[in-house]
Amino acid sequence: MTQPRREILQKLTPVLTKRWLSPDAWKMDVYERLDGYAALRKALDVHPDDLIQLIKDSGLRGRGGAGFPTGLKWGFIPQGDGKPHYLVINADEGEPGTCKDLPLMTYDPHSLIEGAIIASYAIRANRAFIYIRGEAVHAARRLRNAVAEAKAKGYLGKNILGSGFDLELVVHSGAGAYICGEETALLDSLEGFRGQPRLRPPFPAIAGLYASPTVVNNVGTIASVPYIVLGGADWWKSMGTEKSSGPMIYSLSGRIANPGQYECGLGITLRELIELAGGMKPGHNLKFWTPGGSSTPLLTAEHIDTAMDFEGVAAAGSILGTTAMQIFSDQDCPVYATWRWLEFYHHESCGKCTPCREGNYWMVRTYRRILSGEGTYADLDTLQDTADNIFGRSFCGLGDGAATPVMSTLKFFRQDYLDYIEGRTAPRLSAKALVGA
Ligand code: L3W
Ligand code: SF4
Repeated sequence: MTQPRREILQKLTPVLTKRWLSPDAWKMDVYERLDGYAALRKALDVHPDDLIQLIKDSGLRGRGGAGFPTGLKWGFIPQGDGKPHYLVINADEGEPGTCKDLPLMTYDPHSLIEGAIIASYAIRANRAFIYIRGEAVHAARRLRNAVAEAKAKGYLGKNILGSGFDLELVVHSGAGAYICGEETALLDSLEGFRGQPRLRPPFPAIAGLYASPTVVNNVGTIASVPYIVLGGADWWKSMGTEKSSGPMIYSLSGRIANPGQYECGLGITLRELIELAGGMKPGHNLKFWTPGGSSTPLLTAEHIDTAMDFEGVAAAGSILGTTAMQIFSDQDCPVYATWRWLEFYHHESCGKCTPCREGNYWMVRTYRRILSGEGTYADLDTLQDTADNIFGRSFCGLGDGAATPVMSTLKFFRQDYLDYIEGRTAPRLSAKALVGA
């Protein structure tokens, strides 16, 4: 492992991660000693509209993948409409490679709860939900304990800190379906229905949970709020770039010396992040990588100097997504990796629309054929055609996400496919993979 240079180490900006290494930071007394709930006290003295303006001024953009401006979303909630308003926190982190929300909720659950109270106060919601993925049992337990602690301290419940503001916060565990990370499927699931995406518009801000105005925000987005309230919009904007402000938690996995979470200002490059992570694993050279999970177009070694902000990644032809950077080397096969992802998407497809339900089924079959040494040149055309007919024609983002690695690897690594078809690469799957395919 190579030691990062001093100037690279200075790129680390621990804000949301700053308490992660403090012993017992998930407990109320430790959290309070480390500035906890100071932002809430400050926020409750501010008019809700001014809080929304503060978040707008900070330039905070959603940390769940799409990067939608948070203050703008909060501002969409109609006021004086007589309907209840809801805050729903999307903690269903399921995008392959993504691991930023789970450690945050495990090591610093109160920061999310504090952000949830401030955000609910700003949008005038008296009920908030954290929808956490079913498998995250430990993090859910931590969150529930933290909610109980916050209630006991008067930070949740009736008349919070004497402000007259009431909030109930419910931690709801999903049942482990990837599609429930899509905001409208999440809302259906929360209402007790099978989780399937709804048609948008109307967006949740107008008709969300129980058809009422609802803000759906990612864990990282809401956990950023207390820091902005305490530090101010200018301080937040001093990190990141002009259009992508603030720090971001990048999760690095794969062929690097030190996988994990690295919090840096938006705009850091992949080259710098790899150096922070101690370099590539010995004997491995970068071949391809995902900027934001497997649903975002793959990039290659040529893109190592891509600035990891919304605009920089878009300029390189991809999407910042969840900043889940899976790093693959010259010892990894892009065809095999794509097959593994597709098996996942095929399994997780909710079946509502034909392109995704049928297309993924056919693509999985085709990959199994190629990887068993039975592929033909026509299979490559079939894959391209199927992916083209899924992308942009599916009901929700899962379809686009599934087609994306297929399209990227056909574009950048066609030779790797031909090597299977022409017999230069030994089959990775046995003929058994074709049975029932
Ligand atoms: C009111 C309008 N609200 C948009 C809201 C909308 C949503 C947000 C972003 O997909 C991305 C996807 C994946 N009035 C509005 C409006 N909104 N127009 O803004 O909306 P949208 O449609 O741009 O994106 P999305 O449907 O939320 C999310 C990418 O994330 N992704 C992430 C996957 C997985 C995770 C995870 O595991 N944590 O996030 C990966 O790349 O590709 O582009 O709230 O309501 N006119
Ligand atoms: Fe369901 Fe896939 Fe269609 Fe989304 S794209 S609605 S997951 S079938």
